[in-house]
Amino acid sequence: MSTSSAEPSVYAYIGLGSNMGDREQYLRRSLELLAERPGVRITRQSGIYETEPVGFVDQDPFLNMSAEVETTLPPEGLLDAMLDVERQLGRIREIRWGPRTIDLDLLLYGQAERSSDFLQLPHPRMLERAFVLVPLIEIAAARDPALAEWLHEHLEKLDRKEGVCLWKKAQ
Ligand code: PH2
Ligand code: MG
Ligand code: MG
Repeated sequence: MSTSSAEPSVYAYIGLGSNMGDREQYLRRSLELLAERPGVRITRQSGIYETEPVGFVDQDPFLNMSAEVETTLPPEGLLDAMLDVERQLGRIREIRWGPRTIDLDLLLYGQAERSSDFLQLPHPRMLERAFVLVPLIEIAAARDPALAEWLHEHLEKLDRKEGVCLWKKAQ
């Protein structure tokens, strides 16, 4: 626990994805590294789902999951910490939507809304992607049933479900 009880904290949701190397290890290690940052505590993790690549389709299948974070960092600070972790794990940005060792996307930060070049909240494409919604609903349901219900309505509207298939149950 590295959040101080004196500072107000917010619950944020992160989408994680990997389709290179030891995919599960990249997911797990990224959460360990994020939890080492001051002001960040991982409070819930979804199961891990195997999913077909979306966007740039000629690449290996992904493992995707979602995590809930309790944080005293502002949204931009949390995103900075996430980008640092991506770099620590050797992420190189080559093809947009292409193969990656680890991708950490900030999906929701409390009720915050942002629309800068650096950060958009809620994440602009989260409602269109089953690989984001399925793991997110799994963990959001426990904290905020109304949020989970809203996410579920969007999931049901999607034609493509991206072959999202539970690969490992939440621990
Ligand atoms: N991430 C992308 C592009 N396509 N497809 C799947 N299945 N999972 C991802 O995490 C993913 C993707 C860009 O971030
Ligand atoms: Mg992404
Ligand atoms: Mg990303």
